[in-house]
Formats: sequence, C-alpha cells, structure tokens
Amino acid sequence: MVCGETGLGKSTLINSLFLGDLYKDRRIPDAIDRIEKTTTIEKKTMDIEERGVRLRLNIIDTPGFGDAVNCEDTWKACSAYIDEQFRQYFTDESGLNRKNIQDNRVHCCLYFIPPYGHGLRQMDLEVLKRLHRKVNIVPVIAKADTLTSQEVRKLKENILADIEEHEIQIYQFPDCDSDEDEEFKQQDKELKACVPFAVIGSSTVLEVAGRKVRGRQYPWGVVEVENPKHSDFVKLRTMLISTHMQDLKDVTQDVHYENFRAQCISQISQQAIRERSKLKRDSGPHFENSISDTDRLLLQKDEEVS
Ligand SMILES: Nc1nc2c(ncn2[C@@H]2O[C@H](COP(=O)(O)OP(=O)(O)O)[C@@H](O)[C@H]2O)c(=O)[nH]1
Ligand SMILES: [Mg+2]
Repeated sequence: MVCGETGLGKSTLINSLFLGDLYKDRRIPDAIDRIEKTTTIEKKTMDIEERGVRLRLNIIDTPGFGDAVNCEDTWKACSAYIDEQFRQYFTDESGLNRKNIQDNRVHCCLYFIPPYGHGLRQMDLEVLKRLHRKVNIVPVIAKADTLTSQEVRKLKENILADIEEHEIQIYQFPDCDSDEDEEFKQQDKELKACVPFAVIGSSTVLEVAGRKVRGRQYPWGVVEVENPKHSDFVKLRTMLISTHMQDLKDVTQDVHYENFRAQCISQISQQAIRERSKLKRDSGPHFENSISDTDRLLLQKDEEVS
C-alpha cells in the first residue's frame, strides 16, 4: 500500500515499481505522463515471478491528503482498508475452507515523505501514529531528484530522529543470519543504512546512450530511476519483492494480525459475557444447564485472553 500527501508521486512510483514492463514495451514511448489524480482506494493485481517463484501481488493506491481530502480522511480510509482485510482473513480462518485462504492482508505500507520539508510534519506524525500498529511502515522520501546528495543525507537523519522522538514504529529489518555469506551481509547492511529510501518515479521511458531507461528528462540531463547513484529505488524494489517479502509477511502475521485477532476475540467474549449475565438473570437457578457449548468455549477463550 502507498500512503502520503497528494502529488508526491505515489501512483508514479508503483507504476515504476511493478506495473509497466519496460522491456516488453517496444513502442517508442510518448513523454506524457499518463498518471491521473487518485481519488479512491484502488487495488491492482499483478503476477510476478521472483527467483522462479510465481506470486500474485496486490498493489493498493490511495488518494493522498491534500486540498481535496484532509489527512483524517486518508488515514481513516487506509486504516479501514487494512482492518477490512484482517477481518476477512479472520472470518476465512474460522471457516471450513481454512487451507485455501486468499491472503489479501496489507503486508507493507510505503509512507511518502515530502522532499521539501525538514523531516516529519505534524500531519505525517498523525497519520503514522494511526497506522504503525496495524501495518509494516516503510518510509520513503519522495521525489529525491529534487535534492542534492547532501540534502538527502540530512533529511534522512532528521526523519530518523523524528521517528525515534515520537516513537513511531517503522518496519524493523531483521538481523542477518550469521551464517550468510559476506556478499549478502554487505547487501543487507547497505539496505538497512538506506532507510528512509530516497526514491524517484517516472512513467516515461527514455533512451540514454542507446539504452532504454525509465527516467525523467531535465534541461540539464536525465535522472534514471534504476540508477543506484540517482536513487534508492532498486534497493527498495529488491527489498520488497525479493529479500524481505517473507519477513514482511511474517511480521504481519505474528504482530499486526495477532493484535487484530486478540481484539476480535476479546470483543466476542465481552459479548458472550454480557449475554451470559442476561441469560443468568432470565433463567434464574437453572442457569448452568442452559449455557450452550459455544458459550462455554467463548468463556474459555476469554479466560485465555484476559
Ligand atoms: N520530480 C519528480 N516528480 C515526480 C516524481 N514522481 C512523480 N512525479 C510527478 O509528480 C506529479 C504527481 O505524481 P502522482 O504519481 O500523481 O502523485 P500521487 O498524488 O502521490 O499519486 C506528477 O506530475 C509526476 O510526474 C519524482 O520522483 N520526481
Ligand atoms: Mg495518486
């Protein structure tokens, strides 16, 4: 899922990350960006193949907060969407077809931070606080092509300091296994050092020295989306669909979904307790005989939870 202020390049980035297949497109591309303003939550599904494994990826684009929608509407829409997927999973999990559940839970939320500020704004903090206990937040600096290398470094520092000061829970990269090879360890270290990822998006394909690249043409030159000197785009994509995809899913399952499930069970058992006391009032001394097996189970669950 992508989330953040409107106009920061969310739709463009997911298009660059997943949607347009650069190498299949043999047409000479026109230079006009075809991305339109996002006004509702949009889900796009695509099949990708990563290291021989075929996966189905859902990409959730959200309307950003800005002039038309305020930040409260945005986080509410994102939060409701995330909860709804958890609820669906919870229902499916307690159903008969438990082995074939389609997992539509949101495993990662890319949070877009503007390049022109000095760190996180009040608005960002508010949105992040509403989402950080529900979903893995991966912060990104939008439109990194508008910043010098030094400005990127400074902004990253400030953002990390704000995250710490305001106790925002972002996705924590797991420690690397000690038996991994050196190359992998080095890659992992570089990846961690990049957070928040400074990214560039473009829906335009250009030719640079005979190569087709996704990029942005400026009067003074071309910014290449996939050039590691120009942005952290490739690192972000590697992390999302290759190195850390499984861990993102594990954390969703073990932490975020577990929180949701515990809340659900507690609500169900609260309800059962209320019904039980009502039953007790209504049926007087014969109460113990009238309590059903389901109620008994729920009461047991309640004792487990509390
Ligand atoms: N400079 C720069 N502009 C970008 C970048 N990504 C997108 N844009 C431009 O920003 C505008 C808004 O992009 P859009 O993807 O619709 O933003 P969204 O509202 O966050 O979905 C468009 O004109 C894009 O071409 C980027 O990385 N750098
Ligand atoms: Mg958009």
